Amino acid sequence: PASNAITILDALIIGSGFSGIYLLHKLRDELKLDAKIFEAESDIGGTWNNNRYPGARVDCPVPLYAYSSPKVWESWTWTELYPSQKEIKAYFDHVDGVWEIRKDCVFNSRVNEATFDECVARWTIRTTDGKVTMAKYLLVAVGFASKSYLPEWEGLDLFEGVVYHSAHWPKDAEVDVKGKKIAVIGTGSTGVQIFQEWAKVADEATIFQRTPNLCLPMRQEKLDADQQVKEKVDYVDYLAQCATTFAGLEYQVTPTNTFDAGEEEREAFWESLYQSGGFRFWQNNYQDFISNLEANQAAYSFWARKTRARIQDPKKQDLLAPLVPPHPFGAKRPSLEQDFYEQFNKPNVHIVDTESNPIVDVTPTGIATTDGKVHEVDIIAVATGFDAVTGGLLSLGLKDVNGVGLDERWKDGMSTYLGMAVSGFPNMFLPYSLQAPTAFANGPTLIELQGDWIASIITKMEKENIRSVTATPDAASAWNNEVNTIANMTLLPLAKSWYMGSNIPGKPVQSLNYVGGLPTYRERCAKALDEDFFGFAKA
Ligand code: NA7
Repeated sequence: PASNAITILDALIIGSGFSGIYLLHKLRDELKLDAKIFEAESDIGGTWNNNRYPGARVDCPVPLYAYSSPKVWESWTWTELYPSQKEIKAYFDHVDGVWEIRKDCVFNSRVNEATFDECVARWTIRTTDGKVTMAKYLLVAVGFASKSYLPEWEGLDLFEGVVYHSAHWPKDAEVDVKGKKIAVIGTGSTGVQIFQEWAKVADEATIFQRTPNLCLPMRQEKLDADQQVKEKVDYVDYLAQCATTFAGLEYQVTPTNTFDAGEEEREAFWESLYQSGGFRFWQNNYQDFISNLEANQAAYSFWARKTRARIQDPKKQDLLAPLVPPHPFGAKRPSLEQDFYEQFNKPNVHIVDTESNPIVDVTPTGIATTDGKVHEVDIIAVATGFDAVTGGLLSLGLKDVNGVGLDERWKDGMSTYLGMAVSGFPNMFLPYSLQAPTAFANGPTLIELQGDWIASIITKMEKENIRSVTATPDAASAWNNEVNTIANMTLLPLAKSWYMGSNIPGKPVQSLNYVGGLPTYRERCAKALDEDFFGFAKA
């Protein structure tokens, strides 16, 4: 075809991470639609293709952190309970082998404008290479971590050593830190993971911490292939059962309150959660843990005691696990660690407190802080996170039916219906995005719930010859209220974090997640299907 020819599709999916791949499989293989993925990068995997920094791994366990389709899991085994980025990347190759994903992906294809023409009820999508595509359905599957965040520090480009942002780690870059002085800036899950690796090898290792991360023990396990093969007999039931829980994990929030239990019972319970590892201390804790400050602080004190006991230097104890909570536990995402805290017991491992002495800029030889010091280093990993959840979505040039950009529409606050539809944007669906349980659920569980729902709504539209559906402003406003009301019942607004958009200067502060849990969310989504497109206007 001529280079200016318009490609016509039924459905265009943006992004080839967990959600984009699932949607391609559903829409193409089950609904028999002509569907394609546009992927800005050169391969599938989304977050797991982009985040290849040292130590990168998932902190939800397998086989939950995977597709539930037997066709995919019956021919795959994992080597670790919490697999590394490399293993997850290999898993995507396997998924491609089963579902033939790559053949319908257009790589290095970055969307920069999409408009909906009501006369023909089609989206027109433009990419930076000048190509034009028309599609009835637009599925924006860019995940919550596709736009990185780098604070405005001067001098990064003049740094004479090696410096990478965690989200832009060069492919196959083996950074050898042996004999080097390294710095990691940031203590989110990324910073913790990089530091945990590098502090074992580097000559001198320094973490630049503004806020301590209330890390929980991962309790990593090696997995045996034969054992997994035996366990697969129960996978269908096991995965279905986990999908009914609040977060799509193996356990539920404990349905009693903290102070209903006596001190001894409480301590024993917390000890068991802490010892079992993973997110249990966060997601399996007493039900008032995330809503009652006093209960939360009691749990925090337990955590601080456990953590401080692992750190020898009292000054480091006070920075990494202070006696006074820096924020309510779980109101900011805790990370999983293996031996992060033990690293600080070595004389060559240091912390710089950037809360007291913020970073001013980067010099050719190191990192300058407001106390006048320049911390001389050879290698810097910048782990300052993302303009999470909405950053990627807002960089696509999406326009509503009146030609108004989504960024303009949302400049004072964001609003969706069910976290999947936006009023004024017909036939556009957003899996794994804002105002859904995104950060509070096992990713693949939510992605399958939403992917199935999107496939059902499209099936219904096709069957009933409906040209377009748009979320009504009333439905969006009601959903917005529900999202915010639930978030305000929790301690979430008390922490400065990407959950609330407050990690990015100038970003509207509001809950970016629906924190009502998967079961209620599933009910709300079902209502829209069961009650004749409840919340949508049809055309
Ligand atoms: P996060 O969790 O947003 O962490 C970013 C870190 O960078 C965090 O510790 C920030 O400190 C720190 N940061 C950001 N800006 C600055 C400045 N200006 N000075 C000093 N420190 C700064 O990102 P991650 O990549 O670790 O993880 C993102 C999610 O991906 C994670 O939650 C998982 O769900 C997967 P702060 O805490 O704001 O004080």
